[in-house]
Amino acid sequence: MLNARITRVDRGAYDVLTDDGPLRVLALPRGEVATVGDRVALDDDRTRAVALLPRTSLLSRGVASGHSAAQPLAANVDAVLLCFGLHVPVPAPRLEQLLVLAWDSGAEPVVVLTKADLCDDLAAVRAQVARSAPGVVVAAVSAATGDLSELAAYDTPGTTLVLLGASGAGKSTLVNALAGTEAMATGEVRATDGEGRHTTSHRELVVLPSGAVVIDTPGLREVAVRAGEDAVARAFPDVDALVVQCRFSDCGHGTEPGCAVLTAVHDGALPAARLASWQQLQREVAFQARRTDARLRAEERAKWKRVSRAHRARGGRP
Ligand SMILES: Nc1nc2c(ncn2[C@@H]2O[C@H](COP(=O)(O)OP(=O)(O)OP(=O)(O)O)[C@@H](O)[C@H]2O)c(=O)[nH]1
Ligand SMILES: [Mg+2]
Ligand SMILES: [Zn+2]
Repeated sequence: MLNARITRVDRGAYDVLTDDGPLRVLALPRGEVATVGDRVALDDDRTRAVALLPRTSLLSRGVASGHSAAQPLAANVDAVLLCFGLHVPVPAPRLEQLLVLAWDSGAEPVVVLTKADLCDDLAAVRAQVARSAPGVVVAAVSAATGDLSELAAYDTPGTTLVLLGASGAGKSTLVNALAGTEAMATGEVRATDGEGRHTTSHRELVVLPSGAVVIDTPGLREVAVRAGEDAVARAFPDVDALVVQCRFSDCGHGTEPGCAVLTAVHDGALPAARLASWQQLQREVAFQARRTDARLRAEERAKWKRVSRAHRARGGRP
């Protein structure tokens, strides 16, 4: 059986890469959700995907409304590159939110500051970003000057990267600079606010000359964070270390005496905005978990209804 890696997902079909080159095949049967970067087994005539192979990591997000399921964005990735264009200030809350998603995927998060050629105080931006991303590699690059050296450690054979960030951050331009060809279309940003025009509309996996692969994604609009509590803790190791020092183990970090978190804010060691971000993400993760629980309970009820109907149909008692 031939194994293949999905480079693009369309309605009912995948573009895949195999050892024998690219193919277009029919998607897995309904119910199995594969995404870009997934590995699948093909049938003997290589016309359809028949099995989803186990994943090493999965980047996904919650969907904002109407749905409680997660949307898988990229599978089997080694590093999640969170891209911020330096044509606008780096929004700390968005960075903190994306870090939670990235940590939850099982891959390594990396902050990529793109358009470094537009920034005249890179050291200051790095310092600001480091406070929002403790322990995370921060790489500054410029596709305009061609300086991608700070990403060299990730552009290695067998490595899978995924780019995440706002429209106009320069993700597709970075893919092209890494690839050395115009693999992806790019678009101008609005002069008024630096927003992109959502040029990329599909997720797509591109093979780089080094043997690394990179997954380009459409610019993120709204993001719902669906992640484990441990992902929040990994994104906020500084807050996590304070929480255990609070006098009360169930401290709400509001008005309690002996709260180490509030003391750190008061002393200027922890920015109030970062605490607010952490509290917001804690709430969001808990909310999404409750929605998932509610959905699982509903599915469970529906299943037992089917089972007992089938049981009655066979003449058994309800
Ligand atoms: N000065 C400068 N401009 C850049 C650089 N990289 C990208 N840009 C510009 O930023 C704009 C947006 O680039 P894209 O690569 O299309 O951005 P994107 O993140 O793919 O946007 P979406 O596909 O809409 O999500 C384009 O006008 C690029 O020329 C850079 O290193 N320096
Ligand atoms: Mg793009
Ligand atoms: Zn506290």
